[in-house]
Parts: sequence; structure tokens; C-alpha cells
Amino acid sequence: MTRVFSGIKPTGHLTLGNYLGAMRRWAADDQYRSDALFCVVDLHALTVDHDPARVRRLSRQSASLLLAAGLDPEQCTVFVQSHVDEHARLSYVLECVATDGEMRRMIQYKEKAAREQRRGGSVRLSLLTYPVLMAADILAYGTDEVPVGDDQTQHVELARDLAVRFNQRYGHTFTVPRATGPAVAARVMNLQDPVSKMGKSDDAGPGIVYLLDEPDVVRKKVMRAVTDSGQDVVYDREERPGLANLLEILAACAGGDPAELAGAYDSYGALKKDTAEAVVEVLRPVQERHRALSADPEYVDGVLREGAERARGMARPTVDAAYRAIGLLAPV
Ligand code: AQP
Repeated sequence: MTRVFSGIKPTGHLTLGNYLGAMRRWAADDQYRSDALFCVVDLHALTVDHDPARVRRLSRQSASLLLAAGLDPEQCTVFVQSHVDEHARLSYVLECVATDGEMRRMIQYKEKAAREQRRGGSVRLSLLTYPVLMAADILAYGTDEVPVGDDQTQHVELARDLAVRFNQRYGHTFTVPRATGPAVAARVMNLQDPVSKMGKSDDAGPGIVYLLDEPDVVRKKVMRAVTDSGQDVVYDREERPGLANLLEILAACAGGDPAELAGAYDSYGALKKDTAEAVVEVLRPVQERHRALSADPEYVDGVLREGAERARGMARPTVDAAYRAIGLLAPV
């Protein structure tokens, strides 16, 4: 059976981008057709300036939202990365296969390092090596497919390169994974800055729709979305990014094709109104389930405990094999 792995970073409140670009497909498709693991990748949240209590809180909230989005612990494994030591163990070994040049070429590193510097902070070494830890997350489980949004494909490419290189140097150890992406909403853009991704750790603002935003807040944010100059509604990602983003969000939430939907509107106002309602409807059941789960923290704890145990059992043989292959002595 195909092995699928993907994760979500507790660096902020989860957004519509996380949901449409990743979580929704994990719940609707991946968990049923594959042997899937979904992880709250909390170690990755330490790569930028962070508040420890907030990371802990967001890790629980993210786990609860994964379940609220429809992940079923009977169908897939849901766990927290730091509960399974194998991720960090394998990451070090992969650092011995990756190169400094490869790390510095990562687009997300360049963007996030620049942001940390803009905010007056220093760039943590772990931000540079973060893609190696992500490669370890993936390779530890013999993953075939990594369902991610567009922004993560370069990191999955790195995981592929490291797997191939390790296998060539030290003997076949890792499955070579590949990224799979959604057809629409592969990249949901910021409503106020439609050439930038809607990211959960961006400075909070009206351009980001959070999964737990109240319906009226969602409506306000969508109605205030930046649109492009011009009157006609057309789908053109390059020239009219604001409109294209709204059309893609509408298509992802209500169905249809962004270019065809454009033909159905003759005003920006009507498009925004329908988009806002479509988003509210998509978020409603997730918010309801999240409320119910918040009232039952023991259930979420139990899911995470069992998930970590299962994940450990799956990762350990591969990580042990990598240790032996690269030349480390087995414990005596
Ligand atoms: N705007 C987006 N559009 C489509 N997909 C997205 N994803 C994230 N933002 C968008 C997808 O969500 C999954 C989990 O993402 P992540 O938590 O690993 O972090 P990320 O990709 O770095 O997303 P963020 O929200 O922008 O977090 P920060 O701001 O902390 O970096 C991934 O599959 C991602 O593709």
C-alpha cells in the first residue's frame, strides 16, 4: 500500500491556505487510499523566534484541527513529531549527506531568513537545516507520496535527492518519495498582498483567513480583499493576481474551474460576496468539530499517544538501518 506522510507546523493559527492546500485532501482522499501519517511538526516551529508556551498551545490546537478537518485515527496515524525521537536521530545522519550549498539555495530559507532579519532577530542555524529535518520526517517512514501545497515542493525535491544520494553511497535504505499537489488552491495567496502566500506565521492581518475566524470576520476579510485595477472579471494569475486568488478560492470551496467561474461574474462585489459565503460554509463544519474536540482533551491526548507509538514502530527499523549503513556501530 502507498505510504503517505505530511505535516503541519505549529507556528501560528492554521489558515485557509493550510486547509485548501493540504488538510482537506488529506482528510477526503489520502487517509482512505493509503497508509497515511499526519504529523504536527513541532520541532520545525523552533526554527524561528518563538514563545514556548505558544508553540505548546498551537501544537494541541493544530492536532485538534487536523481531527476536526476529518482525519480519522482509525484510518491514519496522527501524532506530534517531537514524541518520536527517530526524526531527530535521522536528521543528523542526513546532515552528513546534504551540503551547505543545497541548504542555502532553498527559497523558503531565503525568505524566512530575510524576515527574521527584518524583524531584528538573528537567523537560527536550525532554519538553514530545517529542510534536512523535513527530509528525515519523510524518509523515516519509507514514504512514497508527500501531499503538500506548492510552497513545499522544493523541500520534497531535496528529500528525494538525499534519499538517492544516500542509497548510492551506502546501499539501498530509503524509498524515494515524490510530492503530490492539489489541482486547485495549490497556493492560496494573502488577500491583501496577492503575490505573497497566505502564511500562518506572517504578521496577523486582514489578508489571512484563519480556520477559526468567526463567519463575520471571514466575510469582512474577503470583502476587503485587494483586487486589481480594471472592471471586468477575468482569470489571469500574472496580470490580475488579486482576482485570480479569489476565483481560485471560490473554485476550491464551491467547485468549478476558476477561468469558467470568471465568466459568471460582472462585478468584483458579487464575486467577493459569493467567495466569502463559500469560505464560511467550508469552515463551518471544521469549526463545529473543533469546538466539540476542545471539550474532550483526553480524547485528543489518546489519539496522539497511540499515534506516536505506531509511528515509532514504523520509523525505528528504517532509522536503525540508516545508522548501520552509514557506519555507526550497533549498540552492544
Ligand atoms: N497559502 C497556502 N496555500 C496552499 N497550501 C499551503 N500550505 C501552507 N500555506 C499554504 C500547505 O499547508 C501544509 C502545512 O504547511 P506548514 O505548516 O508546513 O507550513 P508552511 O508551508 O510554511 O505554511 P505556512 O502556513 O506559511 O507556515 P509558516 O508561515 O510558518 O511558514 C503544507 O503542505 C503547505 O504546503
